[in-house]
Amino acid sequence: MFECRFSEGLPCKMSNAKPRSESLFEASQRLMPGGVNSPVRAFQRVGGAPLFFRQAKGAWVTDEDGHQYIDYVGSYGPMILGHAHDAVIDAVTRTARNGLSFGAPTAIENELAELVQQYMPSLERLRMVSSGTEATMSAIRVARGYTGRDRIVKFEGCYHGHSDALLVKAGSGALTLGEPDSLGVPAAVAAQTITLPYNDIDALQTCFQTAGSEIAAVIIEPIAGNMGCVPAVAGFLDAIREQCDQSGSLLIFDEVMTGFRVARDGAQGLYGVKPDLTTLGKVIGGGMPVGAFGGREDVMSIVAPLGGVYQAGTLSGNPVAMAAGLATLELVTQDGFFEDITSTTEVLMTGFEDLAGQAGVSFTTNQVGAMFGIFFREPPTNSDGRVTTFDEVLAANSDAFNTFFHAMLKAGVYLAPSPFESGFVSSAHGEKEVAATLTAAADAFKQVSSN
Ligand code: KE4
Repeated sequence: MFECRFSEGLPCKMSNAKPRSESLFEASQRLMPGGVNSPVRAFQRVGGAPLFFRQAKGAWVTDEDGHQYIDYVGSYGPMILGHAHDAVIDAVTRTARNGLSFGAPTAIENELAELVQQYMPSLERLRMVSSGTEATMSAIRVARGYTGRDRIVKFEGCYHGHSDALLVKAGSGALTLGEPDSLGVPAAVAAQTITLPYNDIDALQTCFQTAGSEIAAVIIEPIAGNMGCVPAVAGFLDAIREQCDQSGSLLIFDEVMTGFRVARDGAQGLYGVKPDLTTLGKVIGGGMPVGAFGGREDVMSIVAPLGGVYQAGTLSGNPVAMAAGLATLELVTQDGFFEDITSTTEVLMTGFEDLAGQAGVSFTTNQVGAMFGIFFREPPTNSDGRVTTFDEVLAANSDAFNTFFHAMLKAGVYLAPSPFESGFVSSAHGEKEVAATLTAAADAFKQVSSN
């Protein structure tokens, strides 16, 4: 059997048998659309067959052919402790032995909700769901129910899951596949969604001058992670807060990606802007299907069974999923945790930028906490000197990204297979992993410059 020992610093020699990932992909395409259960996994943007993973531990994943990779996808955010953390696996197995699902309240739902509230007190009341999509879809319905208004505002390049109202000029997989406006979304639904340029205060103010009284809510990724990583510029979130206050609209922070990823009190803690509603997911499930929405008690008081906004879920608050999330947050919220993984991410970004410069490659990065974005383009000439708009993202060289992606993959480093995704560092990424990543990147940037 092929033996890969990259984790010991030895190069992977590809065996000459047909890779199992390829065989599995041929089979999966006869089972699932595009052979995947989520589009971004299909490698359509970067080309080639997707890898099928068999196992993962810490910062490393192993594919079906035994090749090991340093993983910067982390399941698109949840695996902030690294894969298969002992404390999380123990909590899951211990809880599962007491039963998988009851369709009745359990104490552990209280425990996870209390821990979330402790660090994100704007969630005065919250409800668990099973995905980020459910969380944002429910939050939009609550905002519409509370205000009696239909129109919502989102921002180009932001992705909030695949509910109809939010699949308009969306990011992530929708952008990756070049379908930011999905088929199947009724025109009447899409017409209620206003899409504005991210980080554009003038466009925001103009929109509210003309339609403010009709707007139920603004939903935003306070640090966009679905067009690469693009943080809100200073003053932008404050401006949205002000416009919402003036017009009686609600402000929804979609922190599915940033919650317990950029800081233990989320992006709302970093920016000091309090939303009316927040959506969460990913890290709060620790790798299991968990989302949540919540916010002001008066707003959440209209959610069934208290009020007239219906929302429900068979597996909402599933005890095994709660156990994974609780074990994860107990470790993530410890003092020093975010300082450490933020520092590791800074070393990686600085290393990337230095190596790209040495290779003469146009390249720049964005980073907040332990999430980052890489862009094959010169740093923009805006006041931040960083990528801050969707247009600046689109101006990056996607061919260069693809060359870099495949060179890194071949060298044993797994990045997201799209320039419109963010990268994630975990507490399991240590000096060895960062050094090996930068060694691979030195050669990958040279391949980009030679193309
Ligand atoms: P899920 O329904 O995929 O759990 O969450 C939807 C969602 C909502 N809000 C934000 C800010 C998100 O980033 C997401 C999902 N993120 C993508 C990755 N960019 C999930 C990966 C995928 O679609 O396979």
